[in-house]
Amino acid sequence: MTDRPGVRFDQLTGHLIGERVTVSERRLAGMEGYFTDTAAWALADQNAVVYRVEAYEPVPEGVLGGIGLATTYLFPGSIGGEYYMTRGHFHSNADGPELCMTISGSGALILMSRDRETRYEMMSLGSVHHVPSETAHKAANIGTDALVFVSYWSSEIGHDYETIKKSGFSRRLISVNGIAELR
Ligand code: S6P
Ligand code: ZN
Repeated sequence: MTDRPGVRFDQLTGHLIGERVTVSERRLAGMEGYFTDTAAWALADQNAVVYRVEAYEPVPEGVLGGIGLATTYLFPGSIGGEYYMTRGHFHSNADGPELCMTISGSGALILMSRDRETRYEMMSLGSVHHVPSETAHKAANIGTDALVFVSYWSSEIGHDYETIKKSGFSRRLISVNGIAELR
C-alpha cells in the first residue's frame, strides 16, 4: 500500500510526470504521406519534431477497465501551407469516444465521420471537445506557440491509423493569407 499516486499532472503545463508515463516524439520523417504537398514535406528538415506525447495508460490498450490519459505538445509550423498536425486516427476494436481539453496555444480539432464528413472545432485555453465514437480526429496548430491538449479515452478501444494513412481526411486545414480554412 502506498499513499503516493504513481503519476502527477501539472495543470499549468500539461506535463505528466512519473515512471509509468511513456513519452514519444513524432518527427517529420515519420509523417510521410500525411501532408498534401509531398514535395514540400520532402524538402523540409526531416528531423523536426512535429509533436510529442506523454501518456499514462494504467490498463493496456484493448483491455476493458481503464482510462487512458495523454498530453500532446503540437509544435507550430506548416508544410506547403498546411499546419503542423497530429496523424489522426479512428478508434477501433471496441470503438469509443474521447474527451480533449486545451491547456495552451491555439488550434483546431478536425473531426471526420465514417461517411467522410469533416468539420472542426477551434481549440484555445480551456476549450473542451467531445470526439464521438466512429469519428477520426486530429489536431492542427494554427498559432505561433505549442498547442498543448489533454485527451482521455477508454482503455478497451484500440487505435486504427491505417484508414487515415491510406485515405486521409476529406478536407484539410490550410493557411490562406494567414487565416485557417478547411478545404
Ligand atoms: C489518443 C488521443 C491522443 C493522440 C495524440 C497524437 O486516442 O487521440 O492522445 O494519440 O494527440 O495523435 P496521433 O493521431 O498520432 O495518435
Ligand atoms: Zn484518439
